[in-house]
Amino acid sequence: MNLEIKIPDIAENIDTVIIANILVTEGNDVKVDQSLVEIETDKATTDIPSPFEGKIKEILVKEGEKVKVQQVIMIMDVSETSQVQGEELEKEGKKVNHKKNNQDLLSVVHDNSDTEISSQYNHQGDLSSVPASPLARKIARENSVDITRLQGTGSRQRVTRHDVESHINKKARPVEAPVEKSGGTAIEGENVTYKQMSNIRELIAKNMQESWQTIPHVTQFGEADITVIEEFRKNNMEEIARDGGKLTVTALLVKIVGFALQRFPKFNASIDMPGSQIIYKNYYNINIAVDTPKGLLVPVIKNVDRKSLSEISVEILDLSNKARNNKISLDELTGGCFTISNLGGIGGTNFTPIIYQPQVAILGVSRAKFQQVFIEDDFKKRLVLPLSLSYDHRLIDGAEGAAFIKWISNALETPFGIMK
Ligand code: CAO
Repeated sequence: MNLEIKIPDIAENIDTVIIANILVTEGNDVKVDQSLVEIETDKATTDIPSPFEGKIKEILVKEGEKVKVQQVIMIMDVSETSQVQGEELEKEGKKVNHKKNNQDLLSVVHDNSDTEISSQYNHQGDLSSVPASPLARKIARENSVDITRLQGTGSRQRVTRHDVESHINKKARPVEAPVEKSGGTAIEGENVTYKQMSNIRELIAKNMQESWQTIPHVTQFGEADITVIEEFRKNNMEEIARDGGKLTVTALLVKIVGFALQRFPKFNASIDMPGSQIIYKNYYNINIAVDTPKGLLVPVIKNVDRKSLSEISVEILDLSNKARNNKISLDELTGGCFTISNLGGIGGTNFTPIIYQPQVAILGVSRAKFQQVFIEDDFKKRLVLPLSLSYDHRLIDGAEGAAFIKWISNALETPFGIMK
């Protein structure tokens, strides 16, 4: 029996992926969960594992090729080596949910019929089962948009009018004319080297440019005296290490920012410009910017308000290791509400971070330094941490930005009040 391997809907806002590496060749026998291809999106690099044991009959894509979700990438023959599984599929009436592999990334289609064997991402048929506002349904109907294919950004993943309109606008966007190289062409004889951008670099570049062009950024600088909390950090490092984590400035900040987002809900929101709405999120997921050999990745610590400092420390270590070793999943990179970017481990004084869309703010952290601080008529040696908060000025006013960073500084200086 021949089965088609397709790229399914993977995550919010992803309609194209890049085939980074093809890990099998035609004629290969593969086992269940063996990686078939490595795909790249602007958010992650991840493997697609095989749902069955079988033989690769045909590979329909090339390395470096951009493919759409739902595009068929391989044909697999499972008749010889996976007879039992094949029979089960026949018995199932040709429509089953494939939940075998760790990320449910695959969608598989019976090639001799028009019936589908689909992954959980491949929603079909019953539109009423998809949570959506009546207006979103109406606009979708009028524009022949399949609402089941959209990723809702409303509460509980409800599809909003804005989701439908952005989908329509995206589809209607004209093909862009080729743009002249922004660096210009080299003057004859000039000593330069052209190097093709990696796919991930190209996607990071596009995201950064879009964020910078769409969001009116303001960066508010601040600082916090972390002498006391640094002592607390050092005193508790061993205990957290026993739990498998590393108690760092980043972990402390994730905990504190979790409290700040509850106190300042606007910083935990997104903007729906076409719908003139502010989308307040009632969950607290924080992205951490991680420097990896492939470039910047931003995994998410989910529900920080419900996690202990120890759990957060373990998770940061785990996710940053996974990001650096190409092991991060898309789920671990999506759903964030606010980002923290700590460059303090590397160096530098201050920087102005770019907001990670559709979020509205990002906290930049630079290297803490000992300084002479004038306290009670005397200079004292204190450890001072520089902070920089970039926020979306469409939603957040200057006074609110200043109040937010001030609250974080206070919490770092006297943390025990808020953590009680
Ligand atoms: N000031 C002073 N020292 C700092 C510090 C700061 N702000 N932040 C970290 N450090 C120290 C840590 O204490 C640690 O010291 P020891 O090795 O002596 O314990 C060292 O620097 C390394 O820290 P770390 O990297 O292990 O841990 P972390 O939690 O502080 O950072 C992570 C984790 C993932 C944020 C970091 O490794 C990283 O990738 N940073 C880069 C982020 C980035 O690229 N941002 C730019 C995005 S564009 O906006």
